[in-house]
Amino acid sequence: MQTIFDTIKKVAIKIDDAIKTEDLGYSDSSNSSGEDQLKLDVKSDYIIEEAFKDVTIVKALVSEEKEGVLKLHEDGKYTVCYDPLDGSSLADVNLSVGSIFGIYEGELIAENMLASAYVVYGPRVELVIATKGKKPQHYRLQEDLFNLISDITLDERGKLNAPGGTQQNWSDYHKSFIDDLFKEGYRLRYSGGMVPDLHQILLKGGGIFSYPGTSDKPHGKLRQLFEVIPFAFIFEQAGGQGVNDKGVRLTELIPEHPHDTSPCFFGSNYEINAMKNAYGIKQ
Ligand code: AHM
Ligand code: MG
Repeated sequence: MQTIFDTIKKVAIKIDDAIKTEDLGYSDSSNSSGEDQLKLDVKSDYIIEEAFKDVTIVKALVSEEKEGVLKLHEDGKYTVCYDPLDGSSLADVNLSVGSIFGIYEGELIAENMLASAYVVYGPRVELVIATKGKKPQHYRLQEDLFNLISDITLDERGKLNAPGGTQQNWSDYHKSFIDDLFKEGYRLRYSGGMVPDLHQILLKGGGIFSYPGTSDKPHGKLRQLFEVIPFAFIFEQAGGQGVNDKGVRLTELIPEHPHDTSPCFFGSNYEINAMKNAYGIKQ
């Protein structure tokens, strides 16, 4: 497993360099979700694929930017599911973006996730790694080395509210839930990149990030295998929660297809319990 984390560190440095130096325009292809791919999406995906080709414990790769499963090493134990450059359309306006990784053993279902990690490319490059039974660990890139800064622990309640999805298409109960949080004094913190938005909530002690089912996207936008489940794993290890709109833990999801999406809510306990009340979920 350490080899996988070391590979993530290596690719993070290369992707950071690509973000800083390469063409930010669109490629002429689209991904499995029908979204136009930026040249940077394709390049980041390539960097990750090339790096994991040498890691024999990796059986297969599943990427947001590829249609199916890419088989690598027959005798490998783990499948790495990843979003090579989440929020990539924010790079041209110089906002933070990220890479997300979920490491699974066996069938690609949430309960088989053994570890997850994400990288934030911002004013600094930071990495968070979570493994079972331990607090997530927060690293910062300093002179080509990722140095450990601290463990991450969420407070029972935070102050930040990051509400995703097109507001016009929210349900009435979701709208009231978000309004009620603002009435309680929560402050809006939403960049449009889930990696920096969730990173902020994790490091500032808590709050809530939501990407609900909406009238135009009833199953939400964010993909289970390489966005939703990896972050739910990190939030739970940090002492918070990640649930869907039925209150089911996202770490129990069973995707039917690699690109399946799910409504998702990540936060500290107070806000997630408030969401369950607002959605009429028994606790
Ligand atoms: P991407 O993987 O195509 O970049 O999409 C994921 C991003 C998330 O980072 C963010 O939370 C969400 O899309 C915002 O989407 P939208 O602005 O379409 O609501
Ligand atoms: Mg993404």
